Amino acid sequence: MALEALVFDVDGTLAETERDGHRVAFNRAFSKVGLPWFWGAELYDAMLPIAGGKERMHHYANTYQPLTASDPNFAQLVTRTHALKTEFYLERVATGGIPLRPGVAALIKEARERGLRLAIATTTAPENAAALLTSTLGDDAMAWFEVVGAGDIVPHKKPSPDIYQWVLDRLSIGPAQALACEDSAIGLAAATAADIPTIVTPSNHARGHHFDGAAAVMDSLEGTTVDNLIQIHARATAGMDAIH
Ligand code: XBP
Ligand code: MG
Repeated sequence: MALEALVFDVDGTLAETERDGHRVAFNRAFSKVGLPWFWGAELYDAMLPIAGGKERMHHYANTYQPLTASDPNFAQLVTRTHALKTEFYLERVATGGIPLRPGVAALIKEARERGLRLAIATTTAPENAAALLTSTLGDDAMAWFEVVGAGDIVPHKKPSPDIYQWVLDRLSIGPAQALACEDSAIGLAAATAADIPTIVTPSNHARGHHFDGAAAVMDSLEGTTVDNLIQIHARATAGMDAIH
């Protein structure tokens, strides 16, 4: 089965957005709405397996702030706080504060030139993904991605395969025609649960994760070419044929 499309995760894979982007924006939003919460780097890393900002806030409150979580207006507060957090995150990205990880831009550009189809499968809000891509790759960058699966468009976030299945449906391809690029254990779990061969470039908060089942694990995409990916994909799909 030939490789037809690359499906990129965003946070952690394209850029190290979490600790210095999302985390900082959450803390600014907490203080703006008067919530006496502060998410330090270690606590934040431990909460990253809960995908989605609103889901992460609910998880944190249920675990550490049960009184706040039991307030009947808490869900509304989460929605309001998360909207502010998105504003702060966008501000940060717009100032060019978050660069792409090494090799990402070169690989995306080569993939376009070689006619590979490109897509996004992320848990973060669509405006966050668009802001990162346009601030780093240029104003027309969103047009490079045929399908953008992001945020609340599917009911269950990673590690559920929903977002990857949604993207495959819209690309009208089977999982073995795609290669996913992820940075974390939950991202890998989501893509492989959708049967997509997956390469992992662990982000700085995912260094200790286990990546069993990955088609390849690499420090970064620096120096990785489309030919490398075609080889990895061919090996992985040959393995899949042998298993199924
Ligand atoms: C990473 C996430 C996101 C961000 C926050 O998603 O888990 O939840 O931390 O984004 P991915 P929102 O690696 O799939 O890109 O606050 O917009 O939900
Ligand atoms: Mg990620």
